[in-house]
Amino acid sequence: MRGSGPRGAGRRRPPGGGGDPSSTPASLAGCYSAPRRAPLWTCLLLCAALRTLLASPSNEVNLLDSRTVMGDLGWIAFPKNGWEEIGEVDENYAPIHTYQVCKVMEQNQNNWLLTSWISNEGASRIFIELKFTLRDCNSLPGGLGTCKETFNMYYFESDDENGRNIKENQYIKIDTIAADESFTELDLGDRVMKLNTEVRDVGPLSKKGFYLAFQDVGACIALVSVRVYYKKCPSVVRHLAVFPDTITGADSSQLLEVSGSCVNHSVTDEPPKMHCSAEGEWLVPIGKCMCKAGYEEKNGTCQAPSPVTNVKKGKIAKNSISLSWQEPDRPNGIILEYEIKYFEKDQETSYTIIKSKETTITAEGLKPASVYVFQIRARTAAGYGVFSRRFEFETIPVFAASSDQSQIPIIAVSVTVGVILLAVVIGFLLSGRRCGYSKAKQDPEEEKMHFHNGHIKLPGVRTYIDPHTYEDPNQAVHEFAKEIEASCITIERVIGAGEFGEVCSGRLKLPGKRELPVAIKTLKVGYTEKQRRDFLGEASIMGQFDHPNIIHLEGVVTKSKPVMIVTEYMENGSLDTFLKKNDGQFTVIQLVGMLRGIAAGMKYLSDMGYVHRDLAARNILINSNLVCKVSDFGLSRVLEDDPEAAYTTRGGKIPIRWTAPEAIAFRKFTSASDVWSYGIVMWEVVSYGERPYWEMTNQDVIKAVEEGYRLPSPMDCPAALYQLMLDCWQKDRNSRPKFDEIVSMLDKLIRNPSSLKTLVNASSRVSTLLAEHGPLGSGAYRSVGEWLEAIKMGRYTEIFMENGYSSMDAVAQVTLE
Ligand code: ACK
Repeated sequence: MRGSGPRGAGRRRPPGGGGDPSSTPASLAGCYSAPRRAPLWTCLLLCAALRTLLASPSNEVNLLDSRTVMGDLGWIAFPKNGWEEIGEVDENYAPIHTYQVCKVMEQNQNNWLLTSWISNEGASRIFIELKFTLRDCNSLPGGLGTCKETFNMYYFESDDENGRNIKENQYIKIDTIAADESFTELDLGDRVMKLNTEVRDVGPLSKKGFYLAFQDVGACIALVSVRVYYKKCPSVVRHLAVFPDTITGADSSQLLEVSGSCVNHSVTDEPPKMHCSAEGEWLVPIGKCMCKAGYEEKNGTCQAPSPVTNVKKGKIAKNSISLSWQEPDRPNGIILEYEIKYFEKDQETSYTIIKSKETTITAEGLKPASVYVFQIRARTAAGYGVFSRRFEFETIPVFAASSDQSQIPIIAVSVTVGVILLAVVIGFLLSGRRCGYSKAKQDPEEEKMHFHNGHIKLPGVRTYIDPHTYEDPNQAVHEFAKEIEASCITIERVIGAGEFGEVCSGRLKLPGKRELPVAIKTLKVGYTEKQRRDFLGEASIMGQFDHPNIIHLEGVVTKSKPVMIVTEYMENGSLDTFLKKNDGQFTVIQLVGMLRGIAAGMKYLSDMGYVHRDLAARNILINSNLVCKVSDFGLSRVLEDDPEAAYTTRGGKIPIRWTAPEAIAFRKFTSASDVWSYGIVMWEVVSYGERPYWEMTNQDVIKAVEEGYRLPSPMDCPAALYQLMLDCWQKDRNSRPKFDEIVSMLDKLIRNPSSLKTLVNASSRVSTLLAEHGPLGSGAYRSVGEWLEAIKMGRYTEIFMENGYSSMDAVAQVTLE
């Protein structure tokens, strides 16, 4: 059976290819003409095509590829004169396993070809890719009566190789395989080989392996290759989390939730997750890891500035110690400042921290003749490195000369200085504000914080600080936003108009960091001081947040003009416009992924104690990975800049359609009113950017909502999502779900996509209208159309008519059920 030698470069005409096709069955296809020797030209044509196709995509794992098996495939044909293997080898003397059968002239063919046992390697859904050629029956004179143009593929599951001798009827049919392209005698003459590729999948598999079988019932086929594979989501590092190779689920619509593990030196509160789709793609990333303090993110890993090593003492007096040191050997970025921690030896629970941009400090207010322990660490943009080892230095006794012999101690002066220092420290502690987080500036270059047994909160405790609490708003900006030099920013184009000036896209290149695409909000010239304050107020708020679903502030430009706010760039812009542009283009899971992201961002904001007040799809930005981020954090949350905001009778400006009734009526803005708005955002997303309450006037919306009317379900909306919307729109704000509950609920839906298959149907959409607007039987309206128009639901007229509710009497008979 084995080959006729390596294929040479020369081409010959197919033996028998141009002859009488009906002479022998085997000669019909030309390439099948020699029962024991496949013609050279066949292989030249086929193999050239095959070789280019050999590389499989990285998310496919081959269980069998007949093209790469070097030895005998071990396949069995019965009857023996049915399928036969063409003995051929390629230019590397590797066998090419091609099976052919061509019994087109004989009645009742039933030729089986069985593969050897194939382990599924734990996959529960496998794919079979067949490459074959098939002869066109119409091109066979006299063969038409018996010739077939299809063959059948079967499988049989078994845990081991013992299942081979089963009966034909125990095989389960996968499919009947037909050719997209069959070939004729003419093609043979032109040496055109029409290779078909068909892929079928099988699952769920429950045993360790399976056999495949190919049944021919009278076609002229050459089975050129069989590739069996499963799909996996290949291991990736996303947001500093490693997600392992994951075999896809058994169901074609199943998403597997996979937890990532943080790369070395990174941490997270909640382990990041992704979802592995049946197609082997990673979808809906949730959460992220962050480099530990002192470590910097580089190419998906974390490295830190190396510790400060060379600490030297300078002037030592009875109450002070001066130190100097050198920059760490490996700063791994630009060193922004040093943190110096010191405490009296054996009194570690009461320590002081000094921050300095210089490589020298003087620790003051120390006790005479006492040993102090010092540790220093450097901070880059990525955070702090680890502390240096401990360095111990001792202050001099009260009556001793200072270490540099230049100071004569005078008791009175020392006492006075001590008293003043004490007063300063007490004053400093008493003036502490903002959740106990106390921070006093010594001079612009050096800050000092005191900690005692944890009584003063560490800066890691995150609560939103209203920039209004700062007497000087500039101080708030610089507390929370990094100052960027204008020369680091390249403005590329204007992408929109904001309340305070143009919004541009551009690039930010900070020294030692890679260039980033950014969005730049500018403050137009001729601004008033209030406008500048309000404009920068957004940065003071945004700068306090750090969450993957909150727009990230890169920094501000305040030292030159124009004043700018620089944020991460979101390629797809605002969510409402993006959805309108891509109407109907996303899967439900993708939409839920967007909603999940928004809910996670809102959970973070509500945990921080921040109430957004203007949550709407227009204030959500979406990037190229379809990650949604909450944006628009105006300082004056009276929404001056929102075109949707309208003045209420009480004078406040409120985006009526998005706002909870209690917030409209008596300005009760809480996270619960944000939840109401979130329900409206859900509705906007599922209806691809439709305007809530369409063209109803604001007054009508207020009235309708007050009377209990709620937006009907968008078209094709999963019932579970609509129920969640209705929950968000509960009149009693305490009955609305909290953002953490919304996130968990959406996570559940993502984990179990079949729960999204039940849609709200047209009749229940209509029943919502009826429940809320039932002037039925009142005779107030002459037609269904008029009634629907009156309640701004004219768009449903057609549905009513289609379902036979053409008169008000008929409508009056409709029950909720
Ligand atoms: O819908 P858009 O393209 O997205 O138009 C508006 C415009 O600027 C005015 O706000 C766009 N925009 C705002 N911030 C960003 C950002 N961070 N990334 C990309 N586009 C942004 C917004």
